Amino acid sequence: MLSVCPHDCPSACSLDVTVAGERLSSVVGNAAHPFTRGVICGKVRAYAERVHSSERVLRPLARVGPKGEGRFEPIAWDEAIARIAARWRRIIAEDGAEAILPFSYAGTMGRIQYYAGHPLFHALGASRLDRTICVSTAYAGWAATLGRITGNDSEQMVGADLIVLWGINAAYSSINVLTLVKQARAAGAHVVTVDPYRTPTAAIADEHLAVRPGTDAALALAVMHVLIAECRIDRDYIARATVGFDRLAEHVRAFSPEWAAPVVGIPADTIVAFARRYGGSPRSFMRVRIGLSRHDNGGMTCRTLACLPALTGAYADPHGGALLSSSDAFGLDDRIFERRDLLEGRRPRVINMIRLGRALTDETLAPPVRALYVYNSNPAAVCPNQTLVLRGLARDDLFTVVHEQVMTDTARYADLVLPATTSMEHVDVYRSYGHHYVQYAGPVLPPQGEARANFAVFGALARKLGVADGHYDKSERTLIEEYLATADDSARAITYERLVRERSVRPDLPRPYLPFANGAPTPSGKIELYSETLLRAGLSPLPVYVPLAEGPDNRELASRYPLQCIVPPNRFFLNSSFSQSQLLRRRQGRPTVLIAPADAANRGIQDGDAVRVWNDRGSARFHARVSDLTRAGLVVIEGIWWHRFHEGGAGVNVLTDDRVADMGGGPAFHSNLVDVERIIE
Ligand SMILES: Nc1nc2c(c(=O)[nH]1)N[C@H]1C(S)=C(S)[C@@H](COP(=O)(O)OP(=O)(O)OC[C@H]3O[C@@H](n4cnc5c(=O)[nH]c(N)nc54)[C@H](O)[C@@H]3O)O[C@H]1N2
Ligand SMILES: Nc1nc2c(c(=O)[nH]1)N[C@H]1C(S)=C(S)[C@@H](COP(=O)(O)OP(=O)(O)OC[C@H]3O[C@@H](n4cnc5c(=O)[nH]c(N)nc54)[C@H](O)[C@@H]3O)O[C@H]1N2
Ligand SMILES: [Mo]
Repeated sequence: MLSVCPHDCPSACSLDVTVAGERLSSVVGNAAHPFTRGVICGKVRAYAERVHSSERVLRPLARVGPKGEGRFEPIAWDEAIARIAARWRRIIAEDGAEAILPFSYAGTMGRIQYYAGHPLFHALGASRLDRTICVSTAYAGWAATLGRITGNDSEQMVGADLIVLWGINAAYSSINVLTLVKQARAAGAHVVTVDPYRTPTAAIADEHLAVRPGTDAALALAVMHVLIAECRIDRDYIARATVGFDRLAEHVRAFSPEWAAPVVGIPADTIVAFARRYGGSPRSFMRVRIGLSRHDNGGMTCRTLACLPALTGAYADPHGGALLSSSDAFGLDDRIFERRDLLEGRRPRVINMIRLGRALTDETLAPPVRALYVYNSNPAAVCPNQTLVLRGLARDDLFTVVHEQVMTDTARYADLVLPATTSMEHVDVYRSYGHHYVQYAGPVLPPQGEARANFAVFGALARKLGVADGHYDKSERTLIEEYLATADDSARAITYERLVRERSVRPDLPRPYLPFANGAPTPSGKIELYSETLLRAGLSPLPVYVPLAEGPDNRELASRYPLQCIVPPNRFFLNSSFSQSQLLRRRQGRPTVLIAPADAANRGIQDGDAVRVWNDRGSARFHARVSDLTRAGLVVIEGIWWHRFHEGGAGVNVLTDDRVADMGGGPAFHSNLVDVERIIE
C-alpha cells in the first residue's frame, strides 16, 4: 500500500508500506515514484517501530505528579474535552481569549492536520503564533531578491557542470538530493559543498569549502567581485532580468578575495578558483538549505546567495540556477484550511514561537499566557533558550494540553496529554518544499489505542465551545476538494479523483522549470540586486556581510567563550522526532560534541571523554568526538535528544538563544559562543 512520509523534510517521500494483521510490518521507498525512486532514509525505514512504539500515547491522560515528572492516569476522551472547554471558558471570562496560546509546528506536513487548530483558535480570538522556527529568515532573504519561494527544479541539476551544495547536509537531511547529486556527478558535474565542517555530504563532494559559520555572504561577495572584475557574467541576462547591477558592481569592488579570505577562513586563491569555476558556465546549480540562514545575519546571507545565478544567467539555464525551496512553485491556497476569516476583523496579539520561554515567564505580559495547547511540536526540546522554556512549562498556574503520538519532553509537563494518530492512521494531502508532486495518503492502519487525528480533536473542542463548528463538520474529502479548487493554472490538473487514484500528481509545470528566466515577481518585476524594499525596512539595499552578534567579532564574549558552536541535524533523528526510538538512538550513539584535535588537546580532552559545554545561557553534557572533521575554534553538536535520554537531563538547546535574526523573525540557532571542559568524576 502507498503512503507518504509526513515529516518536516523537503523530500516528502512516497512510501510503500506493508501491514501484517493490525501491525505495520515494513516501510520502504516507492520505487515507482519519480522523485523518491525507492530511496528513503533510515529513520522512516524504521517507522513500524515508531507507530508501535512503547512510548506511544494510547489514551487521554491526566497528570497526577509534579510537572515534568511524567506521572499520569488515564481518563475518558469526553472527560478530557470537557475539562479543556471548562478551563478555557473560565480563562476567557477572566482574561480574554488571548490568554490562550496554541503552539505547533510541522510535526506533520499534511495540510489538514498541520492547520487543524487554526480555525478554532482564530474563532476564539486566541493569541496567534508566529511560526518562525525553521524557514522564515531564509525565505524572507530569498524573497527580497526573487519575490517568490521557488527555484529551478532540483531534478534539473542532472546535466549541470557544477553543483554547489550550500549549507545543506543532504546525506542526513534530504537523501534524495544526494541521489540526484550522484547522478549528476556520474554525468560529469563537479560538486562543491560549503559547510563549516566536513559532513558526510562534504566527504563525497569533489571539494569542500569549510567556511567559518555565518560568513557565506562574505564568500558570495568575493565571488561576485571576481565574476564582475573578470567579466564572467551574462550581460544580456542582467539587462533583461535584474535591477541594480551598476550599483552592485560598484559596491563589490571593495570585497576582494583578499578581503574575504580571513573573514571566511579559506585562502584567497581558493575563492578565486571557486569563482572562476562558478562563472565558467551558466550550468551551475546551487542547492541551498536553511543551515546558513540560522544566524543573526541569515536573511541577508540568503538574499546575497540568490544574486549569484543572476550574474551568470544560470537562472535561465535548463541545468543551472538555484533552489532553496519549491514551496511556492505553484498555487494551492492554504487559507482554506487556515480560515483567517474566522478572526472576523479581530487582531489578537502575535507571539513569536522562538520566544516561547519569554512568553511563558514574562510577568509584564497582559494578559499572561494561562493556557497552552501544543500539537505537532515538542517545544521543550526544540526551542532555543530551553532553560526559560522549561521554567515556563513548569509553571503550576499554566494549563497545558499536549496532543501527541509519543510521550515527549513537552508532554511530561502537560496537565492533559491526548493521543494522536500517525500518518498511517489518518487522511491527509501533502505538498513538498523540495519537489513538485502533490500527494495523498489515507489510513493503512486503524487508530492505535484511542488515538484521534488533530482535525477530529479540534472538531470536538469546537463543538463543545460552540465556535467554528461548521468548519469541523467538513469531511476530509471536502477539505481536499476545496483546497484543489484554489489551484492556479498549473495545478488545475490535480483533481480529487486523480489524486486518490494516482496518489502523487505533478502539476502542469513546464520542463525545464525556469521561474526566473526573464525576471522575478518582486516589486520591480526583476531580480533585485538592489532592493528598495530592504532599504525601506532599514536594511542594506545591496548585499552585505554583517559579522555575527555572537561570533568571534564580539571580542568581549569571545574572550570568555572562545569556541563557535553550531547545532545542525543528525542522521537518525528528525528534529526531536525519532529520539523516542530505541533502535535509532542506538544507531545514533549518544549526545556528542565534535571538537578539533587542537581544541581538545588544550583542554585535556580525549576522544570519548564526558564533557560539559556551556555559555551564559546554560550547560549540558556530551561525549567528545575529537576529529579533524571540524576545525580549531568550531564545535558541532548534531541533533536533538529528548532530555530523558540525555545525561544530565538538559539538551542542546540550553546553549542556543532566542535572539531574532535580521529578517523574518527566525532564530540564530547556529550563532553560539561556548566553552568545553572535561568532566572529572
Ligand atoms: N536527519 C534529519 N533530517 C532532517 C532534519 C533532522 O533534524 N534530521 N530536519 C528537517 C528539517 S525541519 C529541516 S528544516 C531540513 C533542513 O534543515 P537544515 O538545518 O537546513 O539542515 P541541513 O540540510 O542538514 O543543513 C544544515 C547544514 O548547514 C550547515 N551550516 C551551519 N551553519 C552554516 C553556515 O554558516 N554556513 C554554511 N554554509 N553552512 C552552515 C551545517 O553544518 C549543516 O551541515 O532538514 C529536515 N531533515
Ligand atoms: N538545536 C537545534 N534545534 C532546532 C533545530 C536544529 O537544527 N538544531 N532545528 C529547528 C527546526 S528546523 C525545526 S523545523 C524545529 C522543529 O521542531 P518541531 O516541529 O517541534 O519538530 P519535532 O521535534 O519533530 O516534533 C514534532 C512533534 O510532533 C508530533 N506529531 C507528528 N505528527 C503529529 C500529528 O499528526 N498530530 C500531533 N498532535 N502531533 C504530531 C511528533 O510526535 C513530534 O513529537 O526545531 C528547531 N530546533
Ligand atoms: Mo525545520
